[in-house]
Amino acid sequence: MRRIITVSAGAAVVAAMLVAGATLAAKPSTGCPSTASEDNRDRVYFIVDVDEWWVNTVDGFEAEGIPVYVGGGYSGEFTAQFDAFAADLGFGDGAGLEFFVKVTQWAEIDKNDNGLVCMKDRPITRGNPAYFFNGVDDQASTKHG
Ligand SMILES: [Ca+2]
Repeated sequence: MRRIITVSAGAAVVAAMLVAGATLAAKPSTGCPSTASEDNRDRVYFIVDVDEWWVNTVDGFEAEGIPVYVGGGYSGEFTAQFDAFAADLGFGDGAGLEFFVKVTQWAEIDKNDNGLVCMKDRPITRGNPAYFFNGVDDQASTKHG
């Protein structure tokens, strides 16, 4: 299990970004872990690329009442609310948080560097907001967390 919001060192971020572009077609996906039985049937792992990972995370921020982009959608310009939210978490601004989600965190989860990971919604509770997800690599043998 890996939460979206953790703080990470900056040096590893740059190296991860350099690797990401070159390895997108490295290995075929071996699929996502099945989510059996007692877990809620509505919450199953689904495979995503980094853009889908970000889109789902943005949806989670907005579900928590934090508008991410000026004008809605994906205008590329972060709202003052999102910049402030990200700053409060120690990411400097919205761009810093986006970088963390799409590069730093992504690299931690995409162990086989094929540009795909498995994502799962979590039950939304107090202390577990809609922008937290479970993430594991798309290899059943490399469960994360
Ligand atoms: Ca992967």
